[in-house]
Amino acid sequence: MAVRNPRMKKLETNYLFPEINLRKHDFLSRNPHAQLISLGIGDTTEPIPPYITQALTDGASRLGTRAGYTGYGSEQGLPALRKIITEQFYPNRINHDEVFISDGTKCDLGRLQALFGSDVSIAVQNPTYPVYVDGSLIHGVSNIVYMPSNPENNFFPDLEKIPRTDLIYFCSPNNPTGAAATKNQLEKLIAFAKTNHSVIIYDAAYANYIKDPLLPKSIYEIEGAREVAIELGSFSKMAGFTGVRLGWSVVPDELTYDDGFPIRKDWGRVHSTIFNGASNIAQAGGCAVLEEEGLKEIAVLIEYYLENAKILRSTMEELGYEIYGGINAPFLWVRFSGKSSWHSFQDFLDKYHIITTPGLGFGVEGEHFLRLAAFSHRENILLAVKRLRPIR
Ligand code: PL4
Repeated sequence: MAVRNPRMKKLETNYLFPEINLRKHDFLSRNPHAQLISLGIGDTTEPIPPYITQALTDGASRLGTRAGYTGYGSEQGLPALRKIITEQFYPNRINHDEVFISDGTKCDLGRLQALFGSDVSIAVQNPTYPVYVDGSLIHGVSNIVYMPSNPENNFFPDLEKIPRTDLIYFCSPNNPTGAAATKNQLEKLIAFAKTNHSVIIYDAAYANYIKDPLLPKSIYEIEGAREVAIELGSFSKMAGFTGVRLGWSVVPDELTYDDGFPIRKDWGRVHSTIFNGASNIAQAGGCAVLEEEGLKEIAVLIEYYLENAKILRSTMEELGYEIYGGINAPFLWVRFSGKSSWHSFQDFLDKYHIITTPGLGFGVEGEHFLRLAAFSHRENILLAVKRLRPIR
């Protein structure tokens, strides 16, 4: 028999979201007629709009013809898609050779760690998307620094108190807190990374939810970012592609290891060795997302989820909850002082039949919080706020 990889033993028994599912099923076995509302997992629910759906359909249909059939594509992704990504998101900042198309940000996060090995030290915000830590543990990383990010420091770590690490994971707009970093904060982060010769892995999966024109949507809007940052983007929450699977990474030419070797070259090698390119159908859909018609459609979709967030936020504020996020992000971060987050999770489930995500699942700084995701259908959001109102 093969020996179990000892690194697997370092993980919590269950990843956060399957654990929530277990608790949901336990609740339903006791309350089989309950109509549960999910404000838990950050998964989109609205259909993909028609122009984009048509491009996906056409992409599939082409495969049924001799003239249109394509097999394996470039591991780096369709040049047309890489080009339109640079034009839409990084005009004059990034070259399309620096963009790598993938099957999603989560998958990129897993593969990226192959570049740095297990001896690397990492820093993560606390609370944070659990994949940065769990993925690192699977790769054998043991040197992990947690950077407290809470209402008291405006969700931006006090960098003076943070020791140097090789990598810094940073997510903005943030999952779970919904905080979007300001230009000034990103300038500080970049200066910190430069001083310490650290590489920032900047997860911008929710960048399209930023509505405030003063907030940067990409780290490359900040001077000096090309020398220190890898950015990850996703079609998941931007276009309802959570099941289609499509994302990208940006690795600028100037970004090197400490021996001066370009990280981009190794990233190309990893892409072509342990990844075989994103689905050609998904990439056809991705091109449509970023064309004029597609951009109009996704703007409506994003507005819909942001309006959900606004409804939740305003009602809960009115009811006296302490709320953060939900303005430039699809997540609300709600504080329940003095109460454990799993306790609050169970309360919401038992009293209101609403599924949330307990803050502790994102790190110890999340202990007295719940995360509420705004990705439900509008009728469920309205029903949720109705249930939260005390009966008079
Ligand atoms: C549940 C900060 C959701 N099973 O779809 P992807 O791979 O392009 O993006 C995944 C992703 C990347 N970065 C951030 C994210 O928040 C997510 C998705 N997170 C959530 O509720 O926190 C879905 C989680 C899914 C998972 O574990 O990713």
